[in-house]
Amino acid sequence: MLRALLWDVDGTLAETERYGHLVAFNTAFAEAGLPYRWTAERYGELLRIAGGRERLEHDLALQPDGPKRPLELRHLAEQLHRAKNAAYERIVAAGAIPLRPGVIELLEDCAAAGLPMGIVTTTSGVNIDVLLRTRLGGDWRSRFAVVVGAEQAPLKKPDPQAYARALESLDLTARQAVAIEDAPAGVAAARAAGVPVVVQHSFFFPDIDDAGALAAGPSLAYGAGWRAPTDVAADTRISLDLLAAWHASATMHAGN
Ligand code: XBP
Repeated sequence: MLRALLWDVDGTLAETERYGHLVAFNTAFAEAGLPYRWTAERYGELLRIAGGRERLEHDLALQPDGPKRPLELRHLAEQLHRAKNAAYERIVAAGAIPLRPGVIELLEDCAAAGLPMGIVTTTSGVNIDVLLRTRLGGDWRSRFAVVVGAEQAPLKKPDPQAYARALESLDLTARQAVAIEDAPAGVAAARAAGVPVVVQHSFFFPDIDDAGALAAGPSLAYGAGWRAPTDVAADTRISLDLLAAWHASATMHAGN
């Protein structure tokens, strides 16, 4: 039986990478008087590196005029990451980034059914907080039984640590939960932890290899384009009932 729904944040709850983090990284470069700017295309490649500070460090190390000494590189990445997070907070708090279609309905399905939910992300706590506070209100934490971010799970996805922490805190086995993810690293993290994963494609990851996923499709708002263990009508949203049916079919075939 499905006992918990575990949500990734960036790209899954909202298109934060395209309209929040990318814009904020470029703001941080400009504020620091640096000439670097990331295009959407380049940022799509850089998303291979989980973690905003790690992403900065990776790219700064490739810049011909970037810092050469490891400590300098680390300090500049930390400074830019702080500025990026401040810029991200301003963008999100101003209301520029809505939840993706179908998300609020699924959150409400879970609340109505009393199904525990978790946040499982490699993003910093401040970024989780500003998004969910802005979209769900100041008491957003009360909706989630567990919140795991960068501070709780320093080993970033694709490492399964964030999922392992969430399951431990919920006192569940991996197969009692379902994860919703959009990026290859997130899918790999959930799968490495043994959690069945539903892939919702996103701006930067419109067509990832989702062969091992429980189901995959373009949007929680409608059934068109989904590959899933049960038929989904094109105009039906992805509800908790559907997720529970998919989960039941997968665990039945796995002999659980
Ligand atoms: C998203 C990330 C994060 C964000 C930026 O991971 O990799 O690094 O891009 O956030 P997930 P920070 O898919 O697990 O949400 O700057 O806070 O790292």
